[in-house]
Amino acid sequence: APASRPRPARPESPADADPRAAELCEGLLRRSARIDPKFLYDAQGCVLFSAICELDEYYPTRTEREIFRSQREAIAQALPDPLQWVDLGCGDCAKSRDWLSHVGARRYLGVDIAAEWVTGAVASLGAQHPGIECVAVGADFTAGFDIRDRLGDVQALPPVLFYPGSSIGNFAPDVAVPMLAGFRRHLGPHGRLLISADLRKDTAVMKRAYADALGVTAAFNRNVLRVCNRLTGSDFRPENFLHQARFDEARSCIEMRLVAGSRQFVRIGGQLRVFEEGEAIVTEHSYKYTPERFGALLDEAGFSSHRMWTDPHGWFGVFLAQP
Ligand code: AVI
Repeated sequence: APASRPRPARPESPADADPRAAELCEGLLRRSARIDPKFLYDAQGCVLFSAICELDEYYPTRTEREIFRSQREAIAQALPDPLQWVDLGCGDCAKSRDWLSHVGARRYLGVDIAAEWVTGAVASLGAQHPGIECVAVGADFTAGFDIRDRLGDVQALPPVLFYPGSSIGNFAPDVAVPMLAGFRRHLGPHGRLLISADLRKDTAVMKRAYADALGVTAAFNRNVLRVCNRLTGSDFRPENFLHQARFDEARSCIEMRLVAGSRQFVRIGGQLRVFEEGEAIVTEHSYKYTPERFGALLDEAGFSSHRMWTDPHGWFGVFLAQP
């Protein structure tokens, strides 16, 4: 077209102003639509995720809890003493509470992207542990993470980075490795990374955990379309999308998707996106590792050695990695 011809004005869309909306629109307008899993966790999504953690089918939470309970002394013995406990994605600090009286913690750093929200939780933890200096740190540890200036002298007070919940599994290995390498750079010579990963097991057990009978995971998944509507002004009808969780053997991950139950016409970022019947939006990957494969990931991230604790079925692994 001649350069002089005026372009038709594009209707203004929230994506013009909000980078989160722009990211959502970009993913949804691709030929293979996708939504980053971080968008699953709005206030409603967090409530639904807490409900998932209580489900019979969702074994990771209770299995990790049981490993922590039964192996706490053995794990604590393997940690430096004294130490500073760095709780990555601390939320309400609940998972660290039981550890603090078993390890020689002088400082506690609760790191979370939602700093204002976490400040209260860290303060209440501090009130219960007057001998431990408790600090809330607002940081997104999944992206270019560097809080080394907050750790002080790591030779004198080695950090233990605590990253429970098998959340590392929601990152593809090529993203997880640099993230783990970033963690390692915080440790100094004597620090440790205490991290959990969900292990590969019978496919039916893994699939059930992401397709529960009550439909809580389905609600958690569909809720992300409400998040899209709110942030981008799109007009998804979540009830017209079906929750699906399938195991991708080759990548060794559960892939969570939303599949159009019939042809859908959705306005997204000023455009009309047609989802054909059966077309999927990928919303999450949850990688499942063998102990060897997770060990190899730690090696690739530059850790020199690691130990693992597991449950009697070998379903879940708690890894302690050394720089
Ligand atoms: C947070 N993350 C470890 C969960 C998982 O198992 O991958 C998220 C989740 N998605 C559906 N159910 C749970």
